[in-house]
Amino acid sequence: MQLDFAAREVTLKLVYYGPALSGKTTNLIALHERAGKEARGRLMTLETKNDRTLFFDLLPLTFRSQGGDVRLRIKLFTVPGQPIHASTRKLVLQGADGVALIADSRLSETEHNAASFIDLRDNLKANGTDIAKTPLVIQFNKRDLPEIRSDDELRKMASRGKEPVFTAIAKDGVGVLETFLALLQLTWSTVDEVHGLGQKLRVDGAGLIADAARQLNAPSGISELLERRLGGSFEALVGPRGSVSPPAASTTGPRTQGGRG
Ligand SMILES: Nc1nc2c(ncn2[C@@H]2O[C@H](COP(=O)(O)OP(=O)(O)OP(=O)(O)O)[C@@H](O)[C@H]2O)c(=O)[nH]1
Ligand SMILES: [Mg+2]
Repeated sequence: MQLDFAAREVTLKLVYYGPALSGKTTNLIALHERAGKEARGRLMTLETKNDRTLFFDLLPLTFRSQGGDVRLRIKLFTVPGQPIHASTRKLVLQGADGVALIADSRLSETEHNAASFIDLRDNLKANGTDIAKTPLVIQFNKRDLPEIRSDDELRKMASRGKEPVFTAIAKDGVGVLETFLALLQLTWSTVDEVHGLGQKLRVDGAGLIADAARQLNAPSGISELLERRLGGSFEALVGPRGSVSPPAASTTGPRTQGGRG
């Protein structure tokens, strides 16, 4: 998080993590297409011809509060999912304020999802961050394909954890806004809890996220979009300002088992 008090500007770093070919780059492309001219920056991608990200993608987004006084800038990154890019993932993850895990819904990908979750947890730890205190949203993508994990199964899994879980067909732009706005909401509330951003800037966080949704041309209101989750909550992940409270037992359980993906 960066706060430029004079410019009334907050910058958050968000990272889309997940196994190879799960649809991380596709999510960014869909967001870029949706975003209004004022909000979207240049999408930078570096891929081979097989849709494989070589280094990372970056989509800069800028949202203005109503009245235009506060600017919320987002640096949205993807990591390259292929196993050989392990060190790049660790690097891209540094300083992330929030993470979305983009999982592939197909039964055949279950192990890859789980391995990616463990890789994420280990890389956060290596960077000195605890996954239980990292704003995390999970997307199950590719719902259009056959032989996928059922909605019921995902709902059951979601009910065991704290992380908001969404389904998506990123290639058709379905579930993309929900995932992004959920991550933004959870990240803002966590960063706000620690740094008192809203109070310092005299800006209402909920209003700011609603403004972001409008600038992404969301077809419905923010609460309706966030309600589409299969489970999880948007509670900030830390206690009152500065004092980090121990994570609830229910979050450490499934999270450390790597059973999310
Ligand atoms: N059927 C289907 N295909 C999808 C969906 N989302 C993405 N894809 C396809 O999956 C392939 C991989 O998508 P990418 O977005 O490049 O995957 P990635 O996660 O960025 O992959 P890496 O960069 O290698 O980590 C592409 O051919 C996409 O068109 C979806 O919802 N359904
Ligand atoms: Mg990619």
